This record gives sequence, structure tokens and C-alpha cells, in this order.
Amino acid sequence: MDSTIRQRVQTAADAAAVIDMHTHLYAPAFGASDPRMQGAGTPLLLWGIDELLGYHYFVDEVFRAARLRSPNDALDPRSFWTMSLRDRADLIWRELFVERPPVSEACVGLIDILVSLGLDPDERDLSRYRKWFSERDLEAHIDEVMHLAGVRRIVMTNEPFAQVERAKWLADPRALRDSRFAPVLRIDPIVEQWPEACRTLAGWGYEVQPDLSGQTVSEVRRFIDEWIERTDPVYLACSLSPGFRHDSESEDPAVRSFTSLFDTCLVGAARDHGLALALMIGARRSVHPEMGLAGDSLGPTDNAQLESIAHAHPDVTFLITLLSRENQHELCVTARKFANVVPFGCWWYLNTTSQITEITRMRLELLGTDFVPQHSDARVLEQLIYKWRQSRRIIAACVAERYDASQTAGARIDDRAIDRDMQRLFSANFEAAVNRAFPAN
Ligand code: HDL
Ligand code: ZN
Repeated sequence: MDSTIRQRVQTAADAAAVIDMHTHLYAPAFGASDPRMQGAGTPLLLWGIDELLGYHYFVDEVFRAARLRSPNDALDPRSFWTMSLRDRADLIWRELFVERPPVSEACVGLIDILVSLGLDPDERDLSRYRKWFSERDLEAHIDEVMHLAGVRRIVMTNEPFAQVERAKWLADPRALRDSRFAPVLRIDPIVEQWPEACRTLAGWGYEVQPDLSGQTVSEVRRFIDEWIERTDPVYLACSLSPGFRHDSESEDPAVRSFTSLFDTCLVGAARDHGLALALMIGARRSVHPEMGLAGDSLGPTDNAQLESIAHAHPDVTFLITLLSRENQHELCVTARKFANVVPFGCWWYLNTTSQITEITRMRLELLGTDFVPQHSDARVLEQLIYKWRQSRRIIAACVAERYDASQTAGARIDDRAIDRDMQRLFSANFEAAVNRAFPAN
């Protein structure tokens, strides 16, 4: 490959500010963890070394490392979760970073974060890191992390069914506004756990019945409308299990219920409010419940269901990310068939060097640059740094390969075109998909 094209693309990618369209980060007004007082309250914005090491990706990995190191006194989830966050962080640091070189994506990512923040990554224990974070001013720290990551807007995941967050929105929604963050209304329970969601909504005063009788559908829609009004989301979102079925004619009443709620309430609200609907499909929740957030797995979904939705609602934009590697090529083909399907991100277990490379190459070959290549899914603030450095590097390399093929065929590619493509991939395609501009702060 022409090395200058590779460098020209990397330079343009590094200069392209990112709108990170899916994270689990929150504006500090929602309540932030405090590195000086771990475990206090129920913070929504997580940051600092203990929260970074407490990330559920490391929980998976420390259980495996401990079991293979000493099979007879393997970690037990019950005792693990009785440990304080600091003790869990100490254990994870020792097992995954001191006893062995960091190798996994999450481990290498943490090293990248420490070095980017000017810290020595070879500490035997966490005391120096804890002291450094305890002396940080959070507001300035957020700005520095966003600058290091090249992120100009952090899109949140706001969950009205989550008690702590619900209380914050009901108290004073205006106090939660922060120009660095954008809200999203995430309403999985309505379509993933309807019986429980029905009980919760009834408790909040909505006239809803498990069998959708009476005013149920209009009342669910009222709930969604009220929360759209309250939060002003940039899109609606829900996660769907891999086995979901979209079929209003199904013999299965559960499928008919799902389809009715989905079409009338979620898609109906998206259409009426001019919002895109993000569908995150493929998570099999709590296959190992004792592991908490680390207990979720995945499964392949039936792409025909997604095509049924896209065909039934051509006037609604669907932002789609699938969790199974096996579904990625099908998603590209579905997106070719339905322009209202916008693939996004290399989600969760796909957010690795090998998978980001494979998926981005596939998308560029089949979709050109008409997709949103990545989101961070960051749960702890400083993760933005490594997740975006890695993704920018890989996405730029994949785009440079396509430019190289294009130039070899005879096309001429100038720097303005490269800059424009990088802007589209890292922000403008998302703005177009949600039909909303995000002015620079
Ligand atoms: O459902 C989701 O949005 C997933 O991203 C889960 O939050 C998952 O736990 C996660 O953090 N993946 O990276
Ligand atoms: Zn997520």
C-alpha cells in the first residue's frame, strides 16, 4: 500500500472529532463516583482506577485467571461480590497485571489509559494511582479525557426503568443538562421483560394489563411520550434478545404482544417524534447470573426479523448493532436492501482488534462509507481514551486499504475527500441518521 495514503488517512482520522453514539457514561450532575470514597451512594458517572479495574470485562477475566492459577481455591462469585470495590480492584490488578503481562484487549486498554494520563503502568499496587485520581478535579478531568480521546459529544444511555436514574430525572431534569453529553431513551423492559415492566408501569399509575387489553398500548405510548418530553433524547433505543420474533400474525401470543408493543409504541413514538430507533440485538442476559453484569452472553439472531421491521417501517431510521460475529455479513446485506438500516459499532465482545478489522473491512466493501463504524460502550470515563485510540487506528487502516484499491484502479483521492470521509465516519453519518446536528462545544 502507498504509505503516504495510510499516513494521510491516519492524520485525517486523528483530526476528526468523534460523536460517541453509545456509552454508559453520564454527565456529572447524575452523580459521580468519588475515588476518595469508594462505594459511597449509587454513582452513575464512574471514573478512576478502582472503577476502571472493577469493569465487568475484568471480572470475566479474573475468574478465569484465578481458576487456572490455583484450581483448588478458585474465586467464588458470592465471596467476590462481598469484597469492597477497592479489594476487588487490588485482586484484579495483581492477577491480570502483576502476575502476568497484560494481553487481553481490556488489559492492554488499561495500560494505554494509564500511560496517556502520564502514569507509570508498572506499579506493583494501586496506591500511586489512587493518590493521583484522588487529586483530580472531575470537571477538568472530563474535559481532558474527552480531549485525549478526541470525543466531542458523549451519548448516554438513559434508563427510565432504573430507579436511581428515574429519581434524578423526576427531581430536576434541567439540572442534568450538560453540553458535553446527549441523552438517549433506552426502554428494553417494555419489549424484553413485559410482565415485569407492566407491573412497574401499573405501580406508576399507568392503566396497563399483561395481556395488552384495555388502554394498555396507549398507556405505554403515553409513558414513552412523557419520557421523550422529559429527556429530549437524540434517539430511542432498546436491546433485543437474539430469539426475538417480529410477526403480527404469529400463533404465539407472546410474539403478537411483542410485535404490537414494538410497532405501536416504540416505532410509533420514534416516527411521531422524528427520532431514529436503535436496536441492539443478540445479548443473552444473565446466562451466569452470579457474575452480575459479567454474566451476559450472546447468540446469533434471525436477520429476517430485522428485514421484516425495516420493510414494515420504511419511514423510520433503524440504527442497528448485532452482538454475534456470525450476523455481521448479513447485516451489511440487509443494509444494502434497506437504506433505513444503518449499521453501527463493533459492539461489546466485537470491540476487539481482530473483530473491528474484520467488520469494518466488510462494511467498507459492501456499504462504502455509509455506516457508523464505532461506538465505545464505555462504562468508565477514562475508557474513552483507549477505545477511541484503538478504533481510530483500525478504521483508518481499513479505509486506507480501500483508497489504495481505488487509486490502484485509477481513482484520484485528494486530502479534502479524505477529511470529508473521516468526518462522515466519526460524526456526520450519525448526525444524518438521527437527523440532528451536534454543534461543537
Ligand atoms: O446492553 C448494552 O448496552 C451493553 O453494552 C451492555 O451494557 C454491556 O454490559 C456492555 O457494557 N457492553 O460493553
Ligand atoms: Zn452498551
